[in-house]
Amino acid sequence: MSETSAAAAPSGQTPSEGGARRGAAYDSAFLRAARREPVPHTPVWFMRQAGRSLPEYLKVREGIPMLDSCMMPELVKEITLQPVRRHKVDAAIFFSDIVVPLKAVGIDVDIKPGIGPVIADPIRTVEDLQRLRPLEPDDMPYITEAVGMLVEELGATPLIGFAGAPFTLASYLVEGGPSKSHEKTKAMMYGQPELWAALVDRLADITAAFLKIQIEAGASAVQLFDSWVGALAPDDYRRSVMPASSKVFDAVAGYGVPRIHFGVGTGELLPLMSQAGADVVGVDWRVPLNVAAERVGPGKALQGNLDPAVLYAPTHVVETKAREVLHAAQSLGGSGHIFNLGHGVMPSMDPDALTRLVAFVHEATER
Ligand code: 1CP
Repeated sequence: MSETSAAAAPSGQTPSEGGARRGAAYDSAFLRAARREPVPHTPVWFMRQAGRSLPEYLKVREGIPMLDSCMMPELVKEITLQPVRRHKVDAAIFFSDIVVPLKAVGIDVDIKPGIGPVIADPIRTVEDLQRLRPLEPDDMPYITEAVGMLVEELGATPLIGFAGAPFTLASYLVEGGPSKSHEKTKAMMYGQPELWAALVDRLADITAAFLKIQIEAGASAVQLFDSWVGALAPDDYRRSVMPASSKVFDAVAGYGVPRIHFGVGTGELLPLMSQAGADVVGVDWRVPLNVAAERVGPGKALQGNLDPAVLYAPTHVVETKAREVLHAAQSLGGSGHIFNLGHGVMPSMDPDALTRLVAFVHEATER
């Protein structure tokens, strides 16, 4: 694939400004690995690399509510760049949250410190569903502005855009907040299948629109976070979730930017999540990458998968465990591996341990 085709907009659309901006990162180790091309070293980034583990984040966020901060482009730029400067990771992830597009379409959602997203009026009936209108590009000028500024500043370092997948977003909307068992969500999925299908279909459109806004503004890759989908059995995933997730992937396929698909506890779902349509499959720490490669099938890159809790152990243990991840990734044949944790950075993690881990992976894999 040439640089021009990767930067092009889908057929029938005029090439976006974002396409031209994104060109600078085309040959980065991260994008080469996502395309399964030879790399100078295994690229590394961390889910939740921006945020509460960094003192410089806590300082700039002081007194500013989480969702307000997501609408302040200068602040978003600064927070997104902080882990890139500090850890020398191979990619930046846009600082935002999966519920930002829900807020943009008028859902009354807040992110409460120590809890997470809380929805004032959960969506549980056909009437409630009417409140979930489509997301228009003009709803999020602050996203377009922040992505544009970031891509200029990042140059050859790629920016990953992201969104929440329909199931994970539905879980927050139906439960009204974070949930371990997702019982109200599953009750709708099993008991009101038509309402459920309509809900995840609307969410697929909102999610696709959110990803398009970020790609059009210059994001080099996108990650669909289906963090809580591991709560489902494969048959239920196939029937009730996969069509909506596939709709999202199909909607952005034409841009030629790598699409990453990630969830936690998804060992049994990896074949289906791969089929749902992704170029890179994110794997949590429960499945070794060589086993994940078989489940995911040929033609896909893998991202992962050091247990985040390992970072609390002494440095030599972190390095041994990181080496095990790199060894398991050798089954991919020398490329197609993006090193990451099996889930996000935790707020109490020592940032220096993360910086050391990036340097270790780079040195251990230098070609
Ligand atoms: O005040 C604060 O600092 C609030 C903490 C916080 C942060 C830093 C929240 C609340 N969201 C974020 C930013 C965020 N959220 C990012 C960008 C930072 C980065 O990755 O470097 C991203 C990618 C997300 C995505 C996100 N939000 C996910 C998917 C990723 C994952 O960890 O699985 C999910 C599930 C959310 C919901 C959410 N938002 C915030 C919290 C604490 C949660 C989880 C709540 C729960 O347990 O259900």
